Amino acid sequence: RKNPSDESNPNHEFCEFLSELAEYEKNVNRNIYKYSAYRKAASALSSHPIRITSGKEARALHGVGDKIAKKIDEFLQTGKLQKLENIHNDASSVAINLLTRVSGIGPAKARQLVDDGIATLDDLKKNVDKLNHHQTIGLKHFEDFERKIPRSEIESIEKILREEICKSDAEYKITICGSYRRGKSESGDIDTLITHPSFTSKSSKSDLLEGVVRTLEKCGLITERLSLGNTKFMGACKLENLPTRRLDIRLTPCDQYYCSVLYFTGSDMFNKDMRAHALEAGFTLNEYTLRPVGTTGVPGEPLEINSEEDIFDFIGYPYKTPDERSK
Ligand code: DCP
Ligand code: MG
Ligand code: MN
Repeated sequence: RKNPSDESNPNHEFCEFLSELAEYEKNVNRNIYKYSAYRKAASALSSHPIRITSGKEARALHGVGDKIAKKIDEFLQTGKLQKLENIHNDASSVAINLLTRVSGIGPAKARQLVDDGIATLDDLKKNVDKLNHHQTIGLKHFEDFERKIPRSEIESIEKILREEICKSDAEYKITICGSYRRGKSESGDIDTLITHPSFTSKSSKSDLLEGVVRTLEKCGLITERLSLGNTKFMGACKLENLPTRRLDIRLTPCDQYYCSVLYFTGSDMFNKDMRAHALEAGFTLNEYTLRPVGTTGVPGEPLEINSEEDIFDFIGYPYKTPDERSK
């Protein structure tokens, strides 16, 4: 689960409760604004090198406001947070938070299930008729999908992906993105981006991805499908005797490759920051293109991008290597 800090971080206790509050706002209240505010504060504290000793000190960091500063004071003075205690004592909040940990179950579905009296994974197992295919597979691999994937295992999977996909067609270009590309020692899933010179944004719909998925099923790497579209596959893969792992594959037009790599490398917070910078500089950036925004507010034609650096250059943002994008 999303946790921006490890125990070596001097402020990890604050990060922990802020992350928990963030999850609560997203899953239970469905308040994305508060979710973002807590995540931003947790991120600010996680990159602060010395332990904070007062709310006032925290308040000086970018992304920490008065309300969060007050919570830090409360935590420092009492060793706990009344708001979190209350959440832990509220059965339906606890149940919603649990159910949203199943892949495919979002906050709205979780709320529905809880309203139907389903509060535990055992309850869920008795009610699979209420789940779609994705959610059913998510429940089946609940424990495995929560296990972190060591970097070395992703390296092995990357090798197989390359070999098998290139055996079918050597012109595929394959990049594992996500936290792996940011250099993390373990990841939540495997985010694979592929592109092919025959597929451009001007091409019509492509069936390349389905072929890739079949190839990977045949060789035994892919063991589950969650969903498959023309450009996006969600599923699972497995190496012998190891847990089942979440695998995402995206097929991107080759002329949009660098915007996609940038997006899919993340982190999600870094992407938010970078998009905000782009807007301030008069551009709109998404996972497909970078476009100038005219004075009328209408985006122009996509700019030609030949590297990730190009995107940073256009918006006047100092280049960050993938391992500097984890904030
Ligand atoms: N992404 C995003 N906004 C989201 C979700 C994802 O910008 N709401 C982008 C940035 C992420 C990337 O997609 O880095 C991959 O998404 P993941 O959820 O797989 O996140 P990570 O790979 O960064 O972390 P984890 O190790 O938990 O998979
Ligand atoms: Mg990932
Ligand atoms: Mn992913």
